[in-house]
Amino acid sequence: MTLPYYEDPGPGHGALPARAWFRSDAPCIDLTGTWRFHLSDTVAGAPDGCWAPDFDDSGWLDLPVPSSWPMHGHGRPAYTNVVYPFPVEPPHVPTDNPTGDHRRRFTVPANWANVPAVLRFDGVDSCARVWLNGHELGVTRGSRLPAEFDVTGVLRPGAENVLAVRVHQWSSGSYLEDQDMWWLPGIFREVTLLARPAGGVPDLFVHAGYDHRIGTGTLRVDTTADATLTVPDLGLVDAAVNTEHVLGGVRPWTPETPDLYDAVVATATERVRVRIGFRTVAIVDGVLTANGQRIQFRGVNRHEFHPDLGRVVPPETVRAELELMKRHNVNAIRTSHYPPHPLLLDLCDEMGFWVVDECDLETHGFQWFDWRGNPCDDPAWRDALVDRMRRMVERDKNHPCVVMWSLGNEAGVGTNHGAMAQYARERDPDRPLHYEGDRDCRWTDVYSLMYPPVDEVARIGRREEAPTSDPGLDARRRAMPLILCEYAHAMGNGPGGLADYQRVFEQYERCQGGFVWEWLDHGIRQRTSDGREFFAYGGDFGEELHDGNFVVDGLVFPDRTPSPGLTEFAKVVEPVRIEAGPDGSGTLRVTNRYDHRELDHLRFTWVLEEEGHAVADGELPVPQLPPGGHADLDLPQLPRTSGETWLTVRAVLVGDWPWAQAGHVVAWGQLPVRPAPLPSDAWPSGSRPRHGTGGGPGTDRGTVGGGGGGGGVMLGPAVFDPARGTLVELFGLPVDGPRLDVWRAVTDNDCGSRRGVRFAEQWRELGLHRMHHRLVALTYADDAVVVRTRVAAAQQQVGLLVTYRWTADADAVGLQVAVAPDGDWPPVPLPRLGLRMAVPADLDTVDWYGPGPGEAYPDSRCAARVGRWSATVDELQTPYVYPQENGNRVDARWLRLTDRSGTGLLVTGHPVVDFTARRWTSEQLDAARHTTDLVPGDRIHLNLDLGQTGLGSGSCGPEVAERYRLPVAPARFAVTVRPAG
Ligand code: IPT
Repeated sequence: MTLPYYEDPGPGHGALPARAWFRSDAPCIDLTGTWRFHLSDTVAGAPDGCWAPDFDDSGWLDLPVPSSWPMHGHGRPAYTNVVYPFPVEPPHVPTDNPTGDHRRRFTVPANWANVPAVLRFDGVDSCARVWLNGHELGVTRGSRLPAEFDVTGVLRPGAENVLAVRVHQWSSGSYLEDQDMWWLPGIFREVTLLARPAGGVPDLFVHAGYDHRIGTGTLRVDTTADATLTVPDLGLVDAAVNTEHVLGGVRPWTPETPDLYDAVVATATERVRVRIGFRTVAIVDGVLTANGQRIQFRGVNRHEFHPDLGRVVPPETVRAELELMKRHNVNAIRTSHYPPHPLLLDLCDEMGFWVVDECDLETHGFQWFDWRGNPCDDPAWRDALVDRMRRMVERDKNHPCVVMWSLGNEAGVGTNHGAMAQYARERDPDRPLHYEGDRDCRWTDVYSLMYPPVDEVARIGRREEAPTSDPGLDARRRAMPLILCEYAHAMGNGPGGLADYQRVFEQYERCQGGFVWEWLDHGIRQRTSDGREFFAYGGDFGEELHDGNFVVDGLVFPDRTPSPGLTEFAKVVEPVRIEAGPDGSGTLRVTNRYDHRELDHLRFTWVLEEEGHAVADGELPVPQLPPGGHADLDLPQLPRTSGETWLTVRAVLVGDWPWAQAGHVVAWGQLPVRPAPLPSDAWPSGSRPRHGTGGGPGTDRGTVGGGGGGGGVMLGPAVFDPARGTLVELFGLPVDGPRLDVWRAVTDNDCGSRRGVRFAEQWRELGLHRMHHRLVALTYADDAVVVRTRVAAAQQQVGLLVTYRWTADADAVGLQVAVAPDGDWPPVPLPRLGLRMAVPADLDTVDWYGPGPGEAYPDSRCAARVGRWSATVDELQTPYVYPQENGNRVDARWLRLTDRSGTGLLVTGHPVVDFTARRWTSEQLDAARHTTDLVPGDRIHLNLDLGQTGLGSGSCGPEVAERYRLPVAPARFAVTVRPAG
């Protein structure tokens, strides 16, 4: 039985050979806009003959094109990561196959008569059958790839034309497009009618190299057209095509210096504009280089997604997100996991990014079957796969930003990969090939890994990795550069550990950086019935199979506001390092970590801050430094200070750039100038404990067992509940607590997955989220209240013995806490160790001195700098799409919580304290599934912590490294509390 066209494993039919996407002066007609649309549940149920020009579509709906139709209320989005949402029986697809018929009428000027023309689709998900004026043009698959159909002779110039496009959600192509993202059918990129004048430029291939040894550019434009080449800025006028031109005085293209030259390739009938960037990419002695210099990827994986529009990303959004990347020191993009909208590459040429351009190929669901049946190893699919590679390479070959071709993602490895690689190599020998799935690097030029732990990266850096499974290939792979095509899983709160990777990338020449997974949370914007906005994820649309919030794992939120992970990334990868010079030298070291440029676009400013107050500032002269070079500079003349003092040096842009204005901070460093003096004020003491009721004199000495007492016990400004040993009042404010707290609302990275370490599960087994506090004793000393408790969970023998020693004077309360593990604890870290206390809801302004302004955790705190900060309690929250622990501030010297009148509490750490403050409890945060589940209560819950365990990358990568884990071990910490103001 022959297969219906949408199940045919081949590449489709009727389309023209692939070619470059370029701008020409030939006329074109943009066919985006409002189309007519009809959705059917099955292919057979779709309206027969609706491609006929005179078909009556008056009963159809309007739909914008481009669009992902489920985002417009037709059907629903569905999310799966690895699994196919249909039975795996390639190339068959379900009978229930949403089929969208699209129709568009348009007129073509009469002067198009006798002009050849093509109809171009830049992206249709997943299979389209196309008719113009009732005439079938063909069938295309390969959702993120262009398809062009010849419409010469079918088009009616000077008259109305009717274009009909039938789009099937499921097709044989769906087996090749199992990327970790929403399933979203539709014509999601532009549709354009292009005049292709006879004697015009059918295609062209720009080869623009740069010889760094002699500083010349080489330029050859290949085309079959009878054309000339003009590059005004290089003095080339009507020069020959298909000929190499050697050009002196060329400025090379790099992401740091994205110099482009406007060029025109002209025939008698067409002028094509291209922008040329001269650069040579080569692997030299096992190192990936551009223009002779080792390069480093400070990259992100970028999917194309918009929270309201699905796969349609408006151009202004794309530009804004690239600007945001530039401002955060991102220098590379892997177009995970398909070729991007062509505009992206134009902008990457212009703004400066390395791009790993990835083919639209993923068959991840076959991993479940040990890759049995994988299309990548089945000759029936070979043409489709090579066709996908060809369409990507041909479309994008003229972009200097494209540094490597990638054969796809998570598609096992098979002979069809070899055929794809062969195509790319023959057509474009100047770009290396990437494919992580080819572990032995049979077909590729770089060794690529996902989510290896740092020590494994270092081992590979030393070329000490385990051999390949094919010993014949081992020597070859061992001589390749290493790229982490994915690392640092930015799901929820995280990733942690970025700085540790960066150190290894800098230490080992072979380790050339990587791409954080991933840039963007793919949440879909929704509203609750009462109108509150939230972002939906897998399962929110009633999917039968789904992978929940695994689709929400970016450095920016779905609306592209940065999350703290991006701020951390920007700091960790900054292209200038500013730090203390060698020990004891009293100098400041500035290192140029750009690959290709000096620092002439930056100026350096300094400010001296004493306890967060600026006391002096100035400019720091920094000599020109070559890439990789450093200078040890004398510190500026600094005034004497007495309090804790820091020198902050910033590298800021001298002039405006397309992505940031003059003054934008590219890099910064902070040097301690003077440590905090020892506290001059004595620890609060002297107050004698008193019983609050009865008004009698203080109890000299006594012990109250659990439940004893009755009435309050007072110590200076603190009033205790003697039954629990906690405070009920402090400086006249009603409070509840503090009590020992070891729980945090688990993060995605705490939950773990792939590597088997699941801290969240272990914590819940130990009952850390439901600890009981047994009062062992409440003792009054002369000048102290000592509370001893044992903290443990139901059906657990292990516990924590806690001693709270309270002292006070008239103005201050001091608390010293000692914690000792009791019993035989398993080797599991604690999520946090500290105190939790509820305070009145109106103490909602927080000022603090310490690292800030953003949240920080032990393995993600590079971006926090010491200063004086202020935020409301609401501003302290990070609204992770899937609610979880967030908002921690580390190492505060002090913090003040005040109400509008300035009344409140001042907490001082001895010497420092971590804190979080929120309007809900950790338990409520832990239970919430969407941000709208979090409802402010009538109190603020304040955590004052000795510390927390770090974040890690455990939701897909390595769990938090050992040294960032908080062990179950004896611990002590102390705070004092005073009235604010
Ligand atoms: C890896 C995928 O390549 C990527 O698309 C994404 O799913 C990521 O994981 C997790 O968010 S594959 C995984 C099995 C390492």
